[in-house]
Amino acid sequence: MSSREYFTYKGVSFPHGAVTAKSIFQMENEFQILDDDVIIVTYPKSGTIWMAEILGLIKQKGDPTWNHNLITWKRSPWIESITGLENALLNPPPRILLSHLQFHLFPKSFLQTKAKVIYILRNPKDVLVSFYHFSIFMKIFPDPGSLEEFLEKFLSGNVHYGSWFDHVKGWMEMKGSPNFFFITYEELQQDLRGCVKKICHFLGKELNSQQIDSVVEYATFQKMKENKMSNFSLMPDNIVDHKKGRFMRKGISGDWKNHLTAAQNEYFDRVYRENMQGMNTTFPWD
Ligand code: PPS
Repeated sequence: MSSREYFTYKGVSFPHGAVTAKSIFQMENEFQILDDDVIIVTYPKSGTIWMAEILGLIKQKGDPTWNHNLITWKRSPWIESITGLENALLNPPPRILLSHLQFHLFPKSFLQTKAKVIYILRNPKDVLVSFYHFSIFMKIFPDPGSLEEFLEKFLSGNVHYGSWFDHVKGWMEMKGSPNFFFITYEELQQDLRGCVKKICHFLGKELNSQQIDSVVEYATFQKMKENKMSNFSLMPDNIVDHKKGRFMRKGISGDWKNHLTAAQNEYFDRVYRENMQGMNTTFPWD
């Protein structure tokens, strides 16, 4: 099998090279989540690294030194990746961890702890567009083909981490639980300061007004784009093709309007409605 094809684990697709069946199994069954862990959980391309930057800044009370001196995947290990376990064990508690796993594959130990999950959602049409460009940039991902072809794969869940719908529906079952906080990329875009205050409240962190200003300043798209510890410019050449794109691409909401045709948009809406019926949460894009 080509290294640029997906393998599946319990029905979910993963690319070779970043995660293995063993690394996922270890997370699912053996990894010990700790009570004071904060875990960022997302479907890919929903604002994961943005939240990692925000949480790093909150942890340091607005001081950007940590974020500017340590690579993002060491500050906030991607737990199910090949190096995730090692990086997670290197971090003293309280840890910031991140995961893209669907709820049914998430570490079983989580449910016995008081660990907190921050789940970020983004308009799936923008996820699709961001994911498409990212798949061109990532050498280890299968060739996404045309946007039309990728749209089909995305809507049927034949992409990295499987179906967006399954991911969201699985995790939103946690809604209402005191250690689960969900927020959207669109809310972060609209009112970053307000969101930072809400996140601090959820984490039980008290930052003064100046410290919050600093979190907001260093978590802007422009500042993160300049931070080589967060902008993926240090990602090795065997993983990404730096000539074909960049991680900090546009950082906007609604870019799908520049990419989807009217017919593709209608098709997307139809599949979205079919899959999301019965969900009792309204999102900014509904
Ligand atoms: S990944 O690879 O799954 O971890 O990607 P993820 O971090 O979830 O999402 C990447 C997209 O988030 C955008 N981004 C931001 N937008 C606004 N402000 C800030 N500070 C920010 N940081 C990252 C990033 O540009 C990707 O979106 P697109 O639409 O591709 O630009």
